Amino acid sequence: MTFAKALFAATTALTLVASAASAENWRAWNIHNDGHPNTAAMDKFAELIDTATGGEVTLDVFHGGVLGSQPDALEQVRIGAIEIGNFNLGPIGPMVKEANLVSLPFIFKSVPHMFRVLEGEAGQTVAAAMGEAGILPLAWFDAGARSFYSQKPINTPDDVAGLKIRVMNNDLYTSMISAMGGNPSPMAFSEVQQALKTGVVDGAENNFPSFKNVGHYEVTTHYSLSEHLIIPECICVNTEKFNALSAEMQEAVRGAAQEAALFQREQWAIGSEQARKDVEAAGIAVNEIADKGPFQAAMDSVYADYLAANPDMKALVEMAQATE
Ligand code: GTR
Repeated sequence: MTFAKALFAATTALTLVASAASAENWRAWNIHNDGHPNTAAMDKFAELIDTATGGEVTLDVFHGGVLGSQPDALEQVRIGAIEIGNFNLGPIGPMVKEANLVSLPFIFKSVPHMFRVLEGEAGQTVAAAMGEAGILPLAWFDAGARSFYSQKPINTPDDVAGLKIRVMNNDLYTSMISAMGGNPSPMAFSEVQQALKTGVVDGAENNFPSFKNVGHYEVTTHYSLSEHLIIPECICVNTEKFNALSAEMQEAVRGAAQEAALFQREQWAIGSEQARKDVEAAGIAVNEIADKGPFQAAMDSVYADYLAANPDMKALVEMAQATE
């Protein structure tokens, strides 16, 4: 072997060792099962990230919440025990105050309005605070609007009064239910079907795909379109792991997440319409709420108490409300 060839062989071997050492295999958390739009999107993300990074960053996606409940998984991503997840911003509120912007009932006029807020200055503030806390958002998913379901139609806040309603883990949601005279019951997503079935709770609230995919429609009779919360979701990564990548790899990972999010939004549009048709075909009565005004009015005390306790959130709330 000539010297040049030997040098070439040695350099190639070193490059291989170096790239093997820097290759990252990340674990990704997803709460949903097959048939949910986000499951398809997270699988797509795994493909995209592999291609975009030339195999430097690969993902093992764990579906069905097998890596833990959402609050537990968030904590694991925060400390880097799991690298990445598809999270709902609702349960992030207790960890990152700014993320609670999206958990104020009726803060957004529509899903497109929610995306306009996220893409503007308010969204940048929320994203920066999440990144500081260790949970860096790379892209936003559509999660539609959340509405109530139970064994009776709900048309006014008075219909919620006296009902025990499951909510996600966030004080804003317990205040929201209490303000309607209901009894909030924070509970892990995995426990809700059984709780509805056995009457531990009288109702819950979610979007159509989740209502369908984990069988909540099998144990309730009415879905009432209150659309009181429009909460985005994210592909979020542990900040340190992301920052440890080269600039080129960061760009590739972010690009893959954003492409996966565009795919998710398409899948969401199709999947949520289909989920609504499926639950209606299975016998669920879906009712429009002619006047959501009384629900919004009932939230005045929630906003007042929240802003009194968190005066530093006022500017962000006003910025979202002023967004066209
Ligand atoms: C779903 C959401 C999940 C989880 C769940 C819940 O819509 O996609 O991440 O937050 O709701 O109600 O716990």
